[in-house]
Amino acid sequence: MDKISSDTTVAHRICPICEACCGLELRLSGPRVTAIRGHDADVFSRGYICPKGTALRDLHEDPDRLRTPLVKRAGRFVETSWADAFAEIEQRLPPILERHGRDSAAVVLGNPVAHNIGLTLYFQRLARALGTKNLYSASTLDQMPKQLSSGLLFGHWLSIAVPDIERCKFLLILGANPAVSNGSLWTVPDFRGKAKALRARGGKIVVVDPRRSETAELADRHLFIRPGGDVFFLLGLVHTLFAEKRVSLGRIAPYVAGVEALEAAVAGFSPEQVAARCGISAETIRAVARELADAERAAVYGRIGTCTQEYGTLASWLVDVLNVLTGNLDEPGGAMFPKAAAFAANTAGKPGVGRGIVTGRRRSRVSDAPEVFGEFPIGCLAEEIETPGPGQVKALITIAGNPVLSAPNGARLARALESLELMVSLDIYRNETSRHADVILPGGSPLEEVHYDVPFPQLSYRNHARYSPPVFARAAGEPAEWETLLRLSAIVAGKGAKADITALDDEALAEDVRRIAGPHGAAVLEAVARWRGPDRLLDLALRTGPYGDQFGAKPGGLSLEKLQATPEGIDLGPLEPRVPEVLRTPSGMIELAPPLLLDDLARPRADLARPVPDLVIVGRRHVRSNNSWAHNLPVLAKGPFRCTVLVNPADAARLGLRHGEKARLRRSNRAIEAQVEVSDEMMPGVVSLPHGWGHDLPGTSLSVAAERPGANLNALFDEDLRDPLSGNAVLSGVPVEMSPI
Ligand SMILES: Nc1nc2c(c(=O)[nH]1)N[C@H]1C(S)=C(S)[C@@H](COP(=O)(O)OP(=O)(O)OC[C@H]3O[C@@H](n4cnc5c(=O)[nH]c(N)nc54)[C@H](O)[C@@H]3O)O[C@H]1N2
Ligand SMILES: Nc1nc2c(c(=O)[nH]1)N[C@H]1C(S)=C(S)[C@@H](COP(=O)(O)OP(=O)(O)OC[C@H]3O[C@@H](n4cnc5c(=O)[nH]c(N)nc54)[C@H](O)[C@@H]3O)O[C@H]1N2
Ligand code: SF4
Ligand SMILES: [Mo]
Repeated sequence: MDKISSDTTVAHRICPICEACCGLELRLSGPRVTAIRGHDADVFSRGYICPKGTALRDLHEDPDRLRTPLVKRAGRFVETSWADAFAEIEQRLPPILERHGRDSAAVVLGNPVAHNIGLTLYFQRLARALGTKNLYSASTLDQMPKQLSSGLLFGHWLSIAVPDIERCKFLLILGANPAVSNGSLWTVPDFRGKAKALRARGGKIVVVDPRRSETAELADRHLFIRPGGDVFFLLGLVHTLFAEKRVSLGRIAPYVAGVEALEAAVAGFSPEQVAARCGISAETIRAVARELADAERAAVYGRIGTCTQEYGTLASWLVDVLNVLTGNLDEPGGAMFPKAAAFAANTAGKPGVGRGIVTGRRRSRVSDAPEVFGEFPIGCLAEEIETPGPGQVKALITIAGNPVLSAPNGARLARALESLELMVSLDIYRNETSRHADVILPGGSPLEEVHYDVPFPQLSYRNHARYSPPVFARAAGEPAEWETLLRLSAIVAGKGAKADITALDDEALAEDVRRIAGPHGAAVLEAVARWRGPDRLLDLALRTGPYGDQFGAKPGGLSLEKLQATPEGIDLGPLEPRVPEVLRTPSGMIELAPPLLLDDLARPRADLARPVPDLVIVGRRHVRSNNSWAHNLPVLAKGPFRCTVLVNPADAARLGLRHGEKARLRRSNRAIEAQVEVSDEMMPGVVSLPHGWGHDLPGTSLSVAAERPGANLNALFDEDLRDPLSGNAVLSGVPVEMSPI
């Protein structure tokens, strides 16, 4: 932190809100934040910022943000001390585990966990201490299909190829709106600037989306697609590449298995056969396939729209199939694998081969859903709480998650939460989910936390390492969130709420180090001994990582000390080819045609002739909103109301809907009301409503959000509508009825 005048200091901090991970510059006057702007010298984000970064000040100061633990007494929350809050949990949780077994406790992880190093690294300690198979997360509302397909192809759940946008010449984007979302499973701050630069150097962008989105506005070409139709469109492209002999694997050919099996599997999906189902003509499908094959350097990228649908895993897989078949995987300007400085499984162990991934090591008790990446689908949570019998969930810990709004059919989940014997929420608000808790343990302000992104350097457009110390110190006696998780671990391990968590942290670390460093363990522990908590785990990961100083063996290599001395971060260069070293499949090959996926092609094959519903709904995001939890920040909440349902003019006329008036959206016996915005951005037969709204439920304390609560899109959806392979919820392309009120 630098002093620039008698009463102003400057601090730098990576924004923890979205995956762009922008470097911010904060002006501080004593305990107050006076301004936030982009950090121009940041090696990665180069000064870029969006309105949510500025809103960190509102978040820091929000009077509704919890500062004290809350315990429910006779149905009402009362403020309590940390000691009393933990004592309450110690009194109630271990007896439940004893009576009903370890699986009677479930954990739900929300999206902000991925943006908080303490939560990311220490929930694993809690999960291990708890020993439950009932783990759930926002991943099955989001990216699980892409993690599964990448895991099957490349051998690890986080070996996800991202467009090398600064060298790309042809970018095909499906079901993503990075001009607004700032990228996802692709850390790319200032996508807009990079997209413009791509076009300025003669490159081309094609966007495939049922809405003419902000990203489509930036593109050379926009194609409307029937929601859920991506699998058909992509199969048509793959079919064309084979039929026209345009397959060219390039340098990685010796490491690609399954090309013949793939060719046979797509035989029944010619452009003519798939056109009606995706709403894109056979001629256009062929033209896109040719352009992709002919482009000097191309990348295909798909995101939420391709994941949160009934063929999520197949669509995610086919995106990479196209990258491979056109010789663009792992090539500069194509889709490449970042090499992160710390915590990446694809830089650990023996290069080029591994155990691969498996699913279904366990099945969920009620629906028999397979476990995927250690989790069950979040859509299974309500039934696991409601259904009696051995293994019934009786206690729940939510960590930075708001599934009552974020997951389908939150009303059912809310009822189920009320029936729990104990619910504990780690959250910064009393909101739609944490209102059901018996104990709420508040996280601190984001400005009081250490920051290092664990997943996102594994997904970044350029390799880099950046670290931020806390901007403000925590108040005395307030635990960091990782300390809260350790204390909960102590409670469920039977060590009591008053356990010495410093000793516990040391023990857990020593165990990790023994595993990775064997006989050198003692020396390694000694080398990182000056740090505590997440800092110590980070120093260990950096120094043993691919750019690390290896404890002195590689002078000049990375360490936490080195990162701390460079608030602008360390640039580690453009993405570089990593095949075969990046692979962790048992065969050491890219498994282009995994049997699990080829078998699943039976579903789209059977669906080829399915009639198109009259009206389906999709979601969208707005730059001044972040899932369910940014609506309480005044600087973001002001301005025009954003939770509107976009309707094509032809649909509006057909259904008697008028701009600015309210309409009822109905699906089976559930209905919501939302304000209509007539717009030719929408494909006919498709309407769009953002998710994360519906802040009119009783018992919350979100005074700004409650002024304009909006409608909860997820209230329409079914918790049992899922992509069967990944367990991911279907949140897109769902049929609805709509009528004026
Ligand atoms: N229909 C539809 N539904 C969707 C989506 C969609 O596109 N359409 N998108 C899905 C996606 S991609 C996601 S990721 C999920 C998100 O699903 P969730 O993670 O369940 O929802 P969020 O709204 O991100 O809620 C985050 C919670 O964390 C709390 N929080 C924020 N910061 C912190 C912190 O530092 N510490 C702690 N302890 N708590 C914190 C907030 O108060 C909030 O309660 O929503 C999904 N739901
Ligand atoms: N401002 C802001 N930024 C965010 C978030 C936020 O809430 N607000 N959330 C963050 C999170 S958690 C995530 S996961 C990312 C998500 O980042 P993105 O994937 O970029 O998410 P969206 O902006 O929802 O874009 C999804 C697009 O898919 C389209 N779509 C819907 N259904 C289909 C379909 O069946 N096929 C095709 N081809 N397209 C379809 C929609 O019209 C929409 O334009 O954003 C992150 N960034
Ligand atoms: S794009 Fe906005 S919200 Fe996302 S990291 Fe950057 S400043 Fe934060
Ligand atoms: Mo997400």
